Amino acid sequence: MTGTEPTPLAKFEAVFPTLEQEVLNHAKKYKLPQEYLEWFKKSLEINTLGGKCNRGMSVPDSVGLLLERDLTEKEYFQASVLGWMIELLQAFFLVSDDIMDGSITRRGKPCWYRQNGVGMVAINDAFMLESAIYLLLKQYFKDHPAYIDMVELFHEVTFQTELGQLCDLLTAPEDHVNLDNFSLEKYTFIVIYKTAYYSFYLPVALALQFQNIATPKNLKQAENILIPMGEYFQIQDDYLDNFGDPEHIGKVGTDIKDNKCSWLVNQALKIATPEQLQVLQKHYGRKNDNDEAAVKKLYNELGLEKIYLQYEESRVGEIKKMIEGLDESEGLKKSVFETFLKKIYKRSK
Ligand code: GPP
Ligand code: MG
Ligand code: MG
Ligand code: MG
Repeated sequence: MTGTEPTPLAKFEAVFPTLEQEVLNHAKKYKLPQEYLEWFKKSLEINTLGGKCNRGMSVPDSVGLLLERDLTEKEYFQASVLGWMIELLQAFFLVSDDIMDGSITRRGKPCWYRQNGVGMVAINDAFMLESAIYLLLKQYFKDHPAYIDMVELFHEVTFQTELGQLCDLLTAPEDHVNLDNFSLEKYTFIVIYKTAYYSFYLPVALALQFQNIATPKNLKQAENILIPMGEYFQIQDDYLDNFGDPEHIGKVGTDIKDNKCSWLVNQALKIATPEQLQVLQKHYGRKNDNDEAAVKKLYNELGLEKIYLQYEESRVGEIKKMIEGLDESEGLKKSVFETFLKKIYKRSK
């Protein structure tokens, strides 16, 4: 054989065109006029492609680690189909989340709802991205013994994410700022539900179901490690919202202007002096650059970057201990969790 091996991402991305065609063919069956078919194709591509695909690639990766061998072509393809369904779920969430958060950019481009001629059509586009999950699931897994469990898992995880998003939005009213509304308890609820289930638990649960070895016990064991890992991941997202480089992360942070119950504001509330609390009270959650700059300055004065870095080390230490203590007798492998953790440790995007 000549030539170089494709990167894991390129290999995973090579599966997408087949799935896209499958979804478009389904729309064609209803004789959707050509120009609207092209709209759907564009929405599928712009909203699903261009990310890191960490969630999606975790399905074939986890299946390989659980089996402790390389996957056959067919196994790789099928596990990647499940992975792409997570990416479609994520696309559905991100298109919607950017509207709700009033965000400007995503993956280095204007958010879908802000692109030319899109606007609120993006809401329907988001629904169609979600529908594509179930079209593909039926197309490829109808005869799989865990088919209905997979359908139920996607539905349950979607509901969990919506619960998290609900609390994220309701703790961040646009018209009045009330810092008493924030707490670390609420924060933990928000991030576990809005992020950890779909980003961390879902890929591994699907890998177990794909191999038809999921049991209530190993699903629970996976959840016990993956939920804290997902919580850590969202804390990184909140940290990067303020301290990350927008060019590098591909999005402009909106948490301060959006009055979000973010990890950073909760840390600030824990350590601020009464004077600093007044600054926060005066400038947090206001939709203009000057107020935002005042909060950013306060975050620097409070040394939140250092507090985050200390937190990261101690949290990662705890997660490593949990992985170390994993009982592998129900089919799980420590390597599944170690690989996941390695992908996100000290991430800068
Ligand atoms: C990330 O929050 C959470 C989601 C993308 C889940 C959205 C859920 C819905 C039901 C729509 P975030 O707003 O901090 O993400 P980002 O920083 O990427 O905008
Ligand atoms: Mg957002
Ligand atoms: Mg959001
Ligand atoms: Mg964020």
